[in-house]
Amino acid sequence: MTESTKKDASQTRSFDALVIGAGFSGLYQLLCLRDRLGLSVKVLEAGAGVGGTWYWNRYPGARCDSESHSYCYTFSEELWKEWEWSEKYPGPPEIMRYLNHVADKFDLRRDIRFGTKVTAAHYNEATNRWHVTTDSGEVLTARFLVSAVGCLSTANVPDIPGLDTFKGKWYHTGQWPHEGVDFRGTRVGQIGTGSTGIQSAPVIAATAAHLTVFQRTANYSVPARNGPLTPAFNRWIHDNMEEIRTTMRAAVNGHPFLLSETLTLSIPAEERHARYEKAWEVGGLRFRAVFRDLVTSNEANATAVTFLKDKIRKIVKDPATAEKLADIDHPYAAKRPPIDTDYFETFNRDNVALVDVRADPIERVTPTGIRLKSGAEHPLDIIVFATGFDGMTGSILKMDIRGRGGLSLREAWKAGPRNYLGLQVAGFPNLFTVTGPGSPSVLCNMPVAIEQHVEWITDCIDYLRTNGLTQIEPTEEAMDSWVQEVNRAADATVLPQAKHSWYLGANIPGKPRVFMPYAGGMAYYRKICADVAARNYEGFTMTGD
Ligand code: NA7
Repeated sequence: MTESTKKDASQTRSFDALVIGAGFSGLYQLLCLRDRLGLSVKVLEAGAGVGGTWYWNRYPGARCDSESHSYCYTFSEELWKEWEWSEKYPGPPEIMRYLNHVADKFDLRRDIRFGTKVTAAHYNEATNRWHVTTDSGEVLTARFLVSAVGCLSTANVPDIPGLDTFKGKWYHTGQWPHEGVDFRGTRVGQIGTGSTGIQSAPVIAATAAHLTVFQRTANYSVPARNGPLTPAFNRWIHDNMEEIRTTMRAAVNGHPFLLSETLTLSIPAEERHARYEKAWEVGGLRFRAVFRDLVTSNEANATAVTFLKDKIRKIVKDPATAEKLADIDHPYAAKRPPIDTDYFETFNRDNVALVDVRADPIERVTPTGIRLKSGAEHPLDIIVFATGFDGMTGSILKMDIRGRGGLSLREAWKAGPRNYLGLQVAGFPNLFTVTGPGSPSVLCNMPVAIEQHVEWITDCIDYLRTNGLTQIEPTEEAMDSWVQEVNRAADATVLPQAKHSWYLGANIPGKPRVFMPYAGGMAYYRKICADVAARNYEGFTMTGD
């Protein structure tokens, strides 16, 4: 044995299960596997603390777009009752306080290794174990491997020539400095007008000397109507956990409200308009639930498009700017529908300008700012990239994951992700993905999707142990039929019509264009998963040692 292999052997640690990531998913997966099944578990987390996506996304204006009382765990009534949210839409500090509270309450931290990035995970067929390598070179092994790396955690910084020559400072919203950024007196350029850019622009504009928003694809937005929660509302939340949870589980998107039963075109135009107005006043993602068929019928959707574009034209005073903002090329909610606080109003400020970079693309970053193809120069001190993420697959594929016969996941997914129920991939036994591609995840209120996945994975591992089985993976046929189901569900909606959507991987050059999340609805998906389990994990192959 050489010195180096001796060192490797001495560093090897073995567990029943390894979990990658300590966000909402990883924390609950640890609790379930360790405290409910009694397994030895270690969570490996790149950040210095718990929180996952929220640990990194601390950009100005960052807020959750699910209502706070639904953006939390429901597995513990005690936890539910002792926690009190302060606002309708919590920001990162409050969500971080919540997740730290969860970690402390359930004594999770002792089984989390912080500051540890997983670089590779290789399946060893002889031992039926996963060998997981970290960035320090350490190797840990486990029978089960759960990827809880999140859907929106690999920042997409576009490859714009000249960025390395920029003399000012630049930041990506998803990797925001924890100490914050002082915009006072600075000229800021923000690239991107997705959910993030729509949240950050008003907050940056409030302190910067000047803000230029570089817009490639115009976007809808509905006012969030954020505000403090009243003591009476908080009491109602505490007293009605069961009712709220039942609603979230019955809802298509896992939110604490149901879709209206009314079909958009079944009522007269004035009544429809009045309903839209009311929904606009209520604000948030409830707007999308105002009619039953908004995301399944183009004709229905067109009425929301007209209403929302009219709102932009009414709010934004400069007609040319209003036209650019309202020049939206996709159906409403075909991209994740942003909710905002004063986004369109921000363009009425004297210190804010909108630049249409679809008409005049960014050519390069210069030492002093951004130059467009036309030659127009925008002098800047700070550039904010609100340019999104390599969504759904970015963080999984960053790791060198290899299954049976050394098959790499990157290779297996080179034409797009293929798996069964968004949970497992053939050739990668005992590897589970929480909220992976092919699951409702990003189309759903995340904690609701996460709890379902984690509980399903936990029950599955428990089933294996109870039945003397040690290995599970889906069949190729089950994967094929799931891929077909994911496509069928997407095609039944307007969602694939947004050509520049990260749901399709269209924001990452070279990424295969495949609609990744499962659009069949969380409630329906939950039933499918439960039925599969009830039929002794139909579609999976299971073996013992
Ligand atoms: P998104 O929704 O992917 O938005 C990214 C924005 O950045 C979008 O407007 C993009 O325009 C724009 N973008 C990306 N690359 C470029 C380049 N090279 N030039 C100009 N503009 C660019 O990310 P978010 O962070 O806002 O939101 C992600 C999710 O987080 C969101 O859906 C919620 O679930 C929470 P494009 O549309 O590609 O033309």
